[in-house]
Amino acid sequence: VFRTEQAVIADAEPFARALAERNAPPAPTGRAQWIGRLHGLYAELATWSPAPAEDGVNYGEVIMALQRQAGPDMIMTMDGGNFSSWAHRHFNFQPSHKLVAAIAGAMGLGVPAAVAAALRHPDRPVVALVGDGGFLMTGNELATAVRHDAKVRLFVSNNGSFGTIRLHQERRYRGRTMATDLNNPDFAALARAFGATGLTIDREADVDAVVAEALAADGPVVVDVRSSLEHIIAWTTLSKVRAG
Ligand SMILES: Cc1ncc(C[n+]2csc(CCOP(=O)(O)OP(=O)(O)O)c2C)c(N)n1
Ligand SMILES: [Mg+2]
Repeated sequence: VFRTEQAVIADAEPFARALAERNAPPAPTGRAQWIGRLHGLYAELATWSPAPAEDGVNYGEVIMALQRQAGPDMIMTMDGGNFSSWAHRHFNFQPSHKLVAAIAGAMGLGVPAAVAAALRHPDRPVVALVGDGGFLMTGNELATAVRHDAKVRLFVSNNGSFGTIRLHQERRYRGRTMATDLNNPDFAALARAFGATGLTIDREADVDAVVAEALAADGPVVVDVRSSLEHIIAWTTLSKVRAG
């Protein structure tokens, strides 16, 4: 614990501006180039390159379709897991968007947070990104969404795995994985059993059409995205990890 010597309660941006106006040292030479170089690195990493997989849909395609279609007032909620890496790296968030996610990456937040957001902002499109593991933790909140007609669009990345943990296992104990495979229900059928709309994406060619259908739907929607496990995270593949 550090004792505060001078407490200042302020918004960061106006505070930084006010500070810059008072005796701030001049910017070091080369600063503009330095900023340009860093921004170039960011821009390169954020650029999306399609990489179709043989074992399912690259979840990044769903994120890119949301980028094209969801509009500037979308509220996105996020569960914890590797599926979120595509949104973190490639979704171009604007100030008008709202992101609701747990900094510590707790699973189970995504679906209930989406229900809460849709009830609070019924006129804004509310999209939840959630893995199959996370959906199996709190997906039953769908009952509340149906009961209160909360217009949530839940995009379940169904890679048949606690993929985040599987990646740790593949990195540290190559070829020795355990307890990370999931036996999933048909999430679209499960959604219909709840009284919600259930949609499935099992080919990349269908991503745009199904995302459009989900966004246009009248009530809660679950989209079962049969996503690739080979594309286990946005920046590498299982094959590359195994090859060391
Ligand atoms: C409540 C909770 N339990 C366990 C974890 C540890 N954990 C982080 S990600 C993860 C697996 C996530 O699996 P899934 O939701 O299928 O997403 P994927 O990584 O496959 O994209 C686990 C178990 C956590 N973050 N929160
Ligand atoms: Mg998973």
